[in-house]
Amino acid sequence: MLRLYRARFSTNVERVALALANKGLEVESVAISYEDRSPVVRVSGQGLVPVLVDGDEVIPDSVHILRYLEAHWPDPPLFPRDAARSAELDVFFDWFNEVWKRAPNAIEDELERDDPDEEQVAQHAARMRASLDRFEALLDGRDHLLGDDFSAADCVAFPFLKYGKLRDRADDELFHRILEDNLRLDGTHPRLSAWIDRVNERPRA
Ligand SMILES: N[C@@H](CCC(=O)N[C@@H](CS)C(=O)NCC(=O)O)C(=O)O
Repeated sequence: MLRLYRARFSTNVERVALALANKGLEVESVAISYEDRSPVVRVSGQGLVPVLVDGDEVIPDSVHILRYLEAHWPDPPLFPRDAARSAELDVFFDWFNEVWKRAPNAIEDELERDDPDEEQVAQHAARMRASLDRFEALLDGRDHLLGDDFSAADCVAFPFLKYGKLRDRADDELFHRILEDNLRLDGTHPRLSAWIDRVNERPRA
């Protein structure tokens, strides 16, 4: 049985939860709180979730876990089989994690300071807002971010972009409020809005 170390409302855990359920895989969950990460530190030597355990294999990091799942349970596929499409997915992962996420992370860093730089916050907020047009364009003529089919790109982006229209009222994390405040759709970006609804209907482990 696979074991998943998770925390409530974690975006990176939801990436994996989507992939697992869409591959029809079940997991035993170990829920941790950020106040006590000892269970996940004990098993993986670091404190971040998600961590997947499969027998003797311990896999931290959401994208590494998605790749591991694909390598071991290739059907239904979440990664393209041909090299060019697969490289496009790698580019998307890198852009989303290393470029797109920089703005909300920077806003969170500013807001956690005693004296946030409002100008910096406004610039990053404008970048987040502008990125909505790019997602809207990615969905022009297709149902998912990199094509007609649901893929690992959707698993990676959905848990963040969903805050444009969905937030559990019990979820009060600062990072998630930043996503909600700066990605709010309010009737704009109809393709992105429909994609959020479409992916939200999918199961999670
Ligand atoms: N690169 C990692 C990042 C994991 C990560 O930052 N996880 C967050 C939850 S979404 C976490 O464990 N945060 C605990 C903390 O920072 O205190 C991944 O993609 O899985």
